[in-house]
Amino acid sequence: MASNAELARIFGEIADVLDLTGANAFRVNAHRKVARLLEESGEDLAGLARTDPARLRELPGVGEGSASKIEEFVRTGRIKEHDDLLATVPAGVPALLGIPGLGPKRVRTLWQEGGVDGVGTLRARLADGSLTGLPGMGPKTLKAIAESLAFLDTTRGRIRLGEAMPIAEAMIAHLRSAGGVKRISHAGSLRRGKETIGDVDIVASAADAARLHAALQSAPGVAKVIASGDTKTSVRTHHGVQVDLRTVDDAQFGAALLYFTGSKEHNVRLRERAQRMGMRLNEYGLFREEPGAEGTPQSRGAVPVAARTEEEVYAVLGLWFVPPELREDHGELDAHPPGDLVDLDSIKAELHCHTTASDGTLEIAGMVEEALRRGFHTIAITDHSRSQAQANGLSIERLREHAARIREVAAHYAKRIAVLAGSEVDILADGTLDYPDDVLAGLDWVVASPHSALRAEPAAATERLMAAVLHPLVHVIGHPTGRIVNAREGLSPDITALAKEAAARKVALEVNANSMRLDLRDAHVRLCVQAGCAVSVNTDAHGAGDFDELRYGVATARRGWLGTGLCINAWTQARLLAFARAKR
Ligand code: DGT
Ligand code: CA
Ligand code: CA
Ligand code: ZN
Repeated sequence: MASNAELARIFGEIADVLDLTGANAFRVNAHRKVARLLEESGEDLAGLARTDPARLRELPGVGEGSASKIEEFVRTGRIKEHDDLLATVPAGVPALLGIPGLGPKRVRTLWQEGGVDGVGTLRARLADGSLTGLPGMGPKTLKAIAESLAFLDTTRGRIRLGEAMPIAEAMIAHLRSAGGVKRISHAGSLRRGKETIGDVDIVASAADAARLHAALQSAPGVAKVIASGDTKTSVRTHHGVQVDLRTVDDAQFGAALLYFTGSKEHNVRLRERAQRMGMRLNEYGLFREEPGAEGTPQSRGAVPVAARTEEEVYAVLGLWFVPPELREDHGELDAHPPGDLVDLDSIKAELHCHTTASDGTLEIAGMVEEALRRGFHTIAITDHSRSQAQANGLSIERLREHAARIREVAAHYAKRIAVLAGSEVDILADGTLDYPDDVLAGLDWVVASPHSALRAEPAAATERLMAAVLHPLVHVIGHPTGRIVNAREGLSPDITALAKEAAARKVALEVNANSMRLDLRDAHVRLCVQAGCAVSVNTDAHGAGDFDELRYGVATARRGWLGTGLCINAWTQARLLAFARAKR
């Protein structure tokens, strides 16, 4: 089965290899555009190739060439140009593009002039110094590459939440389609919403468990069966992701889900508590200890006190229902339940997004329509500022025209949604902003974000971001650390100091919901909450599909115990607009 994701990967690889072999930029970009469309489209484009090839060709960026490649893939399961291109470079070379700091030009130099054919030789040659003196490879560049490699080592084997979730959902849908499923859920770190996932855990109960295990082994995208048994199957997908399925008796589904959701540390606390109460908790249920019955297998014979649902188990233990995102042994058992914990439904505003004016794919009205579809009451349009040349950042003059257009659109939609004319203004390396104050004062909404100089020392980073917090015209500090999950460490400012000042100045720190960013991260959100600092959860959308990433930002915010009171996106429109105006 051809999926959009699989096709996107192939078009992305075609673009990469074209880029590496010095093909013209137009051809490279054409393939990248199609890859992006495939990633973002909610429509099954391989299906479209079968049912309506004419419409496939009308999609933005899909010409005859790309359309016939998609058709070729649907017909034959491969694209000849893709295979031919891959044959022109050593197998390990395209992967070098995934190393932060290495673009096509540098990779080409490393490969053709430095004899580097993959990450292994790159590592060896960095170590033996033999890359010194290659064109464009000064000591600073080589040091940066070595640092990127060292950082990648720390992430080995874990994939981003935003990659794992769609894989898990597709797998669960496939298992459901096998029939007879009573209950099924993802579990583990994925259900807890962690930013990276070691493996995907699925717990299910079914009329015929064997059928489910068979279905997992033959699921689309499965490359290898690692282990198979009556109650547990593990497979590895083509993406290299391990998926574990456990099937349990439906009467014990809740206890199993609780156990396999973890975290291990949270479960230890639960078991200790159970013990103190004269009970025993395991993956089969919560059992009352019978005097003298020590050592009997708790799974058999004994009648569980609670096992059917997680809710029952927590209730019998005298606890509130701890949401999965909080199950990290960070004090959640003793906490007063924050009843107003943010959730997807509580988010009613998108306060950081882009349009075609900079590097987005939709016009202003398109973004507003999308926000309306999501049930939002407010959207701030915040395109890039002038320093972001590669993202088509706006000159002062273009910004003024853009703001005027946003206000026309705002007037048109005034009865249905508030549309704010804003900017995502760069926080430059010295802490100053990329537009003068009089320009910013003319906008309704200002997100200030660091995009460059992301290797600064912690003290310098704090000072730089603090300058933006102290700036009287700034509403939100966007993706404050600039990290990219699994790829770039970013800044390490003193979040507590920033949050304290931000709380005093009524500035919000962002949780950028894009699963590549999740910045601030969960632990930082917790520090904000402790400092009483407002937090803004935004998708930073560059197109309609990006709004779907909101759930990852919400999961991160929940992991940081963010309540709706401190989340400006969850406020009423009146309260949010008053917050916006207070800075003008
Ligand atoms: P990951 O996959 O590394 O992102 O993290 P988890 O939390 O998903 O860990 P994983 O997949 O090893 O196991 C899933 C859950 O199952 C884990 O959170 C708790 C439970 N679990 C697994 N193995 C053990 C174990 O040996 N002892 C205990 N107490 N719990 C376990
Ligand atoms: Ca796991
Ligand atoms: Ca696992
Ligand atoms: Zn940004």
